[in-house]
Amino acid sequence: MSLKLYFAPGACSFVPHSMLELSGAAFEPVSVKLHKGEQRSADYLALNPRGQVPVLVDDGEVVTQIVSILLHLDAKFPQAGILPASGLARTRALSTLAWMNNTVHPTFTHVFMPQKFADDEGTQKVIGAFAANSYRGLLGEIEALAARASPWLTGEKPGALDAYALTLLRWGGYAGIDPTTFPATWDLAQRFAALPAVVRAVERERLQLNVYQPAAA
Ligand SMILES: N[C@@H](CCC(=O)N[C@@H](CS)C(=O)NCC(=O)O)C(=O)O
Repeated sequence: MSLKLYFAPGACSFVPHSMLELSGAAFEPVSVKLHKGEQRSADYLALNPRGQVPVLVDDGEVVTQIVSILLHLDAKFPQAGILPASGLARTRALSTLAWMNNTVHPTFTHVFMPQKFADDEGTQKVIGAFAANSYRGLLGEIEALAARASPWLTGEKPGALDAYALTLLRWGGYAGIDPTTFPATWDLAQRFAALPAVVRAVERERLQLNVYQPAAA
């Protein structure tokens, strides 16, 4: 069995990256430098024509899209607790995972990469500012979930939702949002990042949890 994960430091690929570490599986991490445009190289586009991370390669089979990669890993490593095993708990976790991936994540893309949504700089600024405000509201929804975590978002075991919550909260720093203003999510993110298995992913990505910088007075 060979597993390879293409990830970019600080990107959404942290979610499957940390899950692979939690599973204890042997895998080869391959870093893709998005700021250098490596995702648009011919070799990478041959792997994923959409030019995005994450990509999982399992015995030569390419799997893209976070939700699909997580389901694939969950089926392979059921003991890892990536998602609840069954029943309504699993259904609800998938519902939150889908929402994080199809709503919260793309809202941040509008903040971080407004050039994907408009040509002229003025419109990009308006899109970025509007999306940052929406993003704050969405982090508020995650905060309500984190406030009920016991102790993790899906119960007793840390899993994919905790990794995604950490990633989304951390990104908020780049949108001018102080992560400590969401105390339950901030606490969850710190606890998750401190898990010995997750520390390996955090160190490999050289992840700084709080990237928020207050505007100069
Ligand atoms: N829907 C995709 C989203 C993946 C995505 O947005 N990846 C970003 C990093 S967080 C990326 O690779 N961006 C590079 C680019 O757009 O050039 C998934 O779930 O995998």
